[in-house]
Amino acid sequence: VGRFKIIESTLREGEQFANAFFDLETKIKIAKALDNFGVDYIELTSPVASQASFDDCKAICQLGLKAKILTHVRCNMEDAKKAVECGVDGVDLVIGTSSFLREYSHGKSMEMIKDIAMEVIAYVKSKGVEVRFSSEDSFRSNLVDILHLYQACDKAGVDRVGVADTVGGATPRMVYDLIRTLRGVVGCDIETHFHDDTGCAVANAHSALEAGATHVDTSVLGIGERNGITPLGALMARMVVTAPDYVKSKYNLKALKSLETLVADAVQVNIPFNNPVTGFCAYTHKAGIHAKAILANPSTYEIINPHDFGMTRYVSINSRITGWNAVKARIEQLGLGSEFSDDQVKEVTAKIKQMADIRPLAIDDTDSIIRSYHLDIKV
Ligand code: HCA
Ligand code: CU
Repeated sequence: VGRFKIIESTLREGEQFANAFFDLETKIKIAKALDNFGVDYIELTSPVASQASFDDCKAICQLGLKAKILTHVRCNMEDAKKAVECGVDGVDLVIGTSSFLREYSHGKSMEMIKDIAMEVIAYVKSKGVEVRFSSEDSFRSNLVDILHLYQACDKAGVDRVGVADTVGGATPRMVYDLIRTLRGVVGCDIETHFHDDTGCAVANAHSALEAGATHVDTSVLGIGERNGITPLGALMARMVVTAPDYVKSKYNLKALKSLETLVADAVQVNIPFNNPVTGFCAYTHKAGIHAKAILANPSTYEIINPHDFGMTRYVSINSRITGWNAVKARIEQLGLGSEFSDDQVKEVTAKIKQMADIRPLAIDDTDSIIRSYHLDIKV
């Protein structure tokens, strides 16, 4: 689980998000921000998609970023040639292997898929470019069929095979079983791609890593086709707990918020209120019991240290469920600590609760309750 790599697909899968339109300037900003964050790979939309997609792919390859640049194309010779022409470090090949896709999309048999894959892999390798082969809709494909296919790709020398939960229907256990089995069949790296239709995209990625996968596809805020894929930030939150030393030394976690803000602005959405780490309330502690313990030792109620991501915690005292320890801490912040006895803190806490039973309070309201109480006790 420890040493995984990120294939960041905001500029490929993310471009399939309903609101996404990235001009070259925006793509460059995002690519640079991803590079600064420290992702291993940046995946770009197929150059076959349009003229601008081709030109932009070339331009991003020339930025000289530390991250390797990939483009994602269908598994056929024409697409592969166009991909190599752009100057990418690697080509991600994809073809549908479920009966749905074979019947309703491209109409090819597994035998035909294998023959094409062999030819295309040999071509990309001959150009000295990294190559990955992925079966779209892996979890609704025939297991024996795809294992044979992956094995043939491994023998043909691919750098990675890819498993994709294209429709977001897989569970962590299904993922674990498939990746474990695949791990026993191929020697190459294993890349994974999880859609979030059933809310399992982060858990599935973690499960895949536990089972021996090496690479996870992400996008910033999870943007992608439908409701998207494993979000980069949520995966970081998960993995900083699972593998703290690796994650903290490898990724520039303090840059997460600005990276998310950049992408959120580009696609005109907000960072979700309950986003791991960066959501506005991700580090707001409210109940009196929580606040007391947080003030004594933050780890009591925080699994991730907000400072690792450049965030700060907030103890809210503006509610009926607050407690006197939290109010005392606020009184100290206001510089009035020495002027209140504990009994007086308890008394002003009661006043805050009384008011909070009547209407929602903001921090200014509670501060003025504290201040007017303070004036009263001075006279
Ligand atoms: C799609 C393709 C893909 C590809 C994933 C991969 C998917 O848009 O349908 O290359 O591994 O989800 O299957 O994003
Ligand atoms: Cu996808």
